[in-house]
Amino acid sequence: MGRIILHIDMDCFFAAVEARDNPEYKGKPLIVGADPKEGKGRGVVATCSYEARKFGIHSAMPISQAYKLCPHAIFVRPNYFKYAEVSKNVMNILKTYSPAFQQMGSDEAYLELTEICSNFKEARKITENIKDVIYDSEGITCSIGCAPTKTLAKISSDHNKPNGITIVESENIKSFLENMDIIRIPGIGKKTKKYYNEKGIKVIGDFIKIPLPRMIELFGKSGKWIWEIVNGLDDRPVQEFREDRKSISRERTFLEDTDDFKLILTTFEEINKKIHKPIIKHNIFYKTITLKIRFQGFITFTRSKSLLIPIQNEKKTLEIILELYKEFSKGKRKIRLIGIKLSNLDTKIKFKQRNLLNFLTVP
Ligand code: TTP
Ligand code: MG
Repeated sequence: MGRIILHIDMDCFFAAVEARDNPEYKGKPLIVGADPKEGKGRGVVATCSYEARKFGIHSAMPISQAYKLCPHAIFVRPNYFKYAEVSKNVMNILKTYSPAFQQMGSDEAYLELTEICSNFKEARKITENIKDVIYDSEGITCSIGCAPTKTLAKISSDHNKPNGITIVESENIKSFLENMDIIRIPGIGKKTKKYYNEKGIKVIGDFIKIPLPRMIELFGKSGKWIWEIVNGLDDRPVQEFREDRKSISRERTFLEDTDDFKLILTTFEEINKKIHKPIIKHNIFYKTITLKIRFQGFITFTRSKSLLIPIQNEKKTLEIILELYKEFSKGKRKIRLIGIKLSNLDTKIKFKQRNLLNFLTVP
């Protein structure tokens, strides 16, 4: 028997909480975000109800544009403390179903049921029960995907939104994915989609047709990862952050070796942003920042800087990385890969000290 994993994602989370507390908003286009100021407002949409989505409105859209698309919508400012409270309650409910639990953001989580259910029929019952319990307790709906891997569970939870359940058993993986746009694969955004489209790959079925060695030949590490995902072979465990972890790192290989500083800088920014997600979520501080750089021909260098006191600061880390990078910026060889590693981790800093540390600038 394979694994049984759920991915739970709340429907239009902030908007759902607002509609719960203000029943007059129910069934209407509702937008949570910045003040639209009759179309002159700055800032963006945090999220919106499904009724608002029919007008083409979505998260991160400028609020002025949302106003143009639907001026008669209800516009409200976010109430983050309230959403944090609801999020905590939802996560506490989910944790009661299985110890294999992993929170992903404020409104999504994985739950592994492999040890709890013996088949997908039982898993469906639990899935329905989770939806009922969350609705009874918090008054909001969620969508749940149930599948043999984390990635498939995530794709499934998005498949039938809002308020849906999608179950994908091993024997249905291929038919489920075959005709889906490749943008549904987590990690493939608009830019990467374009890259694959230009190579004739449009639907996930186009990836499924390619054998593993060819995927690696064509797309390197990403090729291997995509091959695993689309064949239901992603074996990442469902677990919270490991306290014993020594470092958090990420690296990126360029599609083509490069010396374009603009591309290098945006890639550093992207990697830095990504590694700070778990840093913020688990409230981790770090003392050592390491730059990794690999040139054409696989010659690799690392350079580190250690601070006197631990920090948790995305901007400062980028500054240090760019400082360390200076040494290499004048070379003639093109760059194949760059990476950032944060180590000397600390999760036990006292709250008061932590607040103080956030204000300190480190030499
Ligand atoms: P999502 O789960 O991405 O979106 P959602 O829950 O609003 O809608 P869906 O039904 O499609 O899942 O994000 C969860 C919350 O995070 C969302 O309610 C608001 C917040 N958020 C932002 O503030 N800005 C953003 O750009 C995104 C994507 C989300
Ligand atoms: Mg959501």
